[in-house]
Amino acid sequence: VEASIPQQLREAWRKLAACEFQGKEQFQREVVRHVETTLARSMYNCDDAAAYAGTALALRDKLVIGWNKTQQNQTLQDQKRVYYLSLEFLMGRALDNAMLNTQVKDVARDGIAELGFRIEDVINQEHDAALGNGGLGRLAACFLDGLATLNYPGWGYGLRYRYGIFKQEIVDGYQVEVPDYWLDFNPWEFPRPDVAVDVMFYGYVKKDTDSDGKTIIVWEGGEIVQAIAYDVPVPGFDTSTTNNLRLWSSKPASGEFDFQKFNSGDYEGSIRDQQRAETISAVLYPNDNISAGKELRLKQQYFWVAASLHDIVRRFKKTHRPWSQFPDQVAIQLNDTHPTLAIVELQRILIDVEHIPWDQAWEIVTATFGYTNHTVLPEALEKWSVPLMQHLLPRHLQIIYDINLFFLQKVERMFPKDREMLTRVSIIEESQPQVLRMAYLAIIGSHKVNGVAELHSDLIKATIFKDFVAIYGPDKFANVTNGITPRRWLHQANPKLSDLIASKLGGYEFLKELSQLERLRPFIDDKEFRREWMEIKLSNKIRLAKYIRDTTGISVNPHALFDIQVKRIHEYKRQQMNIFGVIDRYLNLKAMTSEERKKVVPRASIFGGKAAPGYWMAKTIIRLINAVGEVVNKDKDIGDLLKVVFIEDYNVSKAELIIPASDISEHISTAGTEASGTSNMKFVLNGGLIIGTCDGANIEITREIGDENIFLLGNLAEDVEDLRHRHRYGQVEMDPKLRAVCDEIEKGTFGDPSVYEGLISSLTTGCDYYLVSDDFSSYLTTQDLVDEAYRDKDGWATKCINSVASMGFFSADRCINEYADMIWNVEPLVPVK
Ligand code: CR6
Repeated sequence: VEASIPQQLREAWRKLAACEFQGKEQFQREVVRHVETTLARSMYNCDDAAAYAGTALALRDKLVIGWNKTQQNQTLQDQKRVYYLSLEFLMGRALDNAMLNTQVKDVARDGIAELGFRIEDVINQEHDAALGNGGLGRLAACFLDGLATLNYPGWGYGLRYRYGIFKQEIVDGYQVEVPDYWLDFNPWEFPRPDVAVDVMFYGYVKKDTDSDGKTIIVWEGGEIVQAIAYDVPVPGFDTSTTNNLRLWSSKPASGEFDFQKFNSGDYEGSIRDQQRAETISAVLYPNDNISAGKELRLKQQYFWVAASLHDIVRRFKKTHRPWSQFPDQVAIQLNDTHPTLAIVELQRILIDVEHIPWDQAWEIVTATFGYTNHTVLPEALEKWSVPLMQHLLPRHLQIIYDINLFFLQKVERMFPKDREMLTRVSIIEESQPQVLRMAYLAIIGSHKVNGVAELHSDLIKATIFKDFVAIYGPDKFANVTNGITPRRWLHQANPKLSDLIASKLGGYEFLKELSQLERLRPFIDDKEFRREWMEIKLSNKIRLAKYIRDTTGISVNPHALFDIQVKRIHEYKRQQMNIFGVIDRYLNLKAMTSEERKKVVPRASIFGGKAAPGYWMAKTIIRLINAVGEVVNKDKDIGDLLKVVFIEDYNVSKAELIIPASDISEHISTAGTEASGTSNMKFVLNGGLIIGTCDGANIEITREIGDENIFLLGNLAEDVEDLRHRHRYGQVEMDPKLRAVCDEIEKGTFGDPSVYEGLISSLTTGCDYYLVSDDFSSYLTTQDLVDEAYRDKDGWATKCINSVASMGFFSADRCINEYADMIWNVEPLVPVK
């Protein structure tokens, strides 16, 4: 408030207020100004990179003006806000999205063309913001887009990693990780050196008395690291609302940088301390669905949570409301258990700093938080060692003990005869060493817990959280099926399809109200429409084929059936089943006469995805895919009938290129293992079909689009436990076709077979935990059905168009409205003009 301009001067300010550029000429002026002043370049020295920088800075000026207005409006309106806490925001590129959401892309395209550049080349200069691993991080990014588009006052809070997810290179068929330093030039963030929070680690807890003689608890003597805010504007589509994503960066707290050491000549020592602080936000942990339990990761979690809560509490305190109203002003969503310490931190602030009695504080805490679970995989459920927590956050551990004590007392009163219940639901697992079950803490500290697709939400209630349903009742548990933003995943990734749809529906309203896609149905028999539709698909396939040729040298026929599986490499996602199927196809082709081969539908099997650097089995799968490609792609007998491609370094911008080009995409996880999946939705929205298991959101996609439009295969989730049991007791014969595939690998057809020993033994002595053998024959026969259906070009087009018309449900906007109604209780704000 002290920093605000006095009343009598404000009129002068208003007159001088920065304005958004209007029209082509003003846009060009801004671009040239930035190239010449901000970048200190000129027309004699302006390459694509400089043109990108100039364009991005022009757009950023536009965004920040909208951002300022939105933030002022949100402060003024003083309504409840939602804060989405996520360790990952997989934003991808910002420029194209900013132009499309603010609806200036046409102006920019023309303007930049007159200055000598193609907008596509300019867009391609941008480095992806890759602060996430996979679906969870991209979901957070889609949610930010939905929140802004629907005018909700909603902020994201995350970490500003210096290194995002590593860049993947393929060397001799193996994945090699290269660091992703992405901050060389990032016009999309605003450093806020004035928004700094001190965060403490380690130290000790002692009892003290305050001035009134009351006992208080003090946590002190620890090491302090400073969190600096970096703000990223998030523009909504066709609205002036521009929300904020606040990312924290770590640096040594003022005074902590050791000048003593520095002055006494220990320059290295002093730098080391500085680096130790900066290490906290240095790198994203590259694990998807795996928790490694490293101290630095826990430090990241607390650092981010403490800074974010401090910020949220500070904002609340400015309104001078009583604490009891905190949950009426603030909703905090925990994206998985990564931010669970926020529950403990808020309780600590309320009892230790604000001196609110425990019960009152706890009521505020639980009314504030919601927790989203994203997995049932045991290796992904976070458990922190108690000794580590004791060392790093001693006061928080005490509070967790108290939360647990009060909770267990309640459970004991409810189930007085069930002693085992207490062991089962305790936050503390009695292992060596003891560990904290973060998901349990998240449930206990939240008012709502949700899964991310119907099957998944049912499964968590029936399995991992069953006892908690008995304790809290079923109403605490909900489902919000994931969704995707149609702005990025249709309009931006597939502009031609978006334009065709708009031409039929009379405008782009469907991008805000995706269920309007239903109105495509009357055009299903329109010959010209179908022709244009399939032509767009072909042009997207040509675009991808060109990219594949340019980057790998492999030529794929754009008329082949493009069969795509792009996602993180994980045994549960079963890329191994896909590549085994490819080998089976190859063996069949080899055994055919040339007459028989003429009837075959040519196919391009396209893979992409990163393996966690420490995930040896996933890396072996990548190696096998590349080895199979080497053999098959060189085989003159086979020619165009089968091509196998591994696209290096799958990321958001590559997804935008790949997804619109698919005929069929694979979502073939072992039933019950994929919580939702979101790329399945992206593929169908882009006019591709799915081959998939009855898992995650595939089930709801089937319900929406009809089972005649999806190729389902494999065992059901309800049978998985039984099948695994039978494998453990050696009661399952390996599928004969799978046996033949394994034999071929073991013969050395795809290079040194010892490389694949582990992969093959996982199916045999390893008891085939992911049930590849059980689903293999169903997978192969379903792939045959895919070929069959693809032969009928007209029937295929009908399936694709009908499917797209039914995809309204999977908009991220629908999810955001569900969260807002059911969990956050927040309302949209009228945006400012
Ligand atoms: N790995 C699920 O596995 C889901 C996303 C987003 C995942 C995936 O099925 O679509 O979350 N889970 O809800 C975790 O990250 C823990 C994922 O992306």
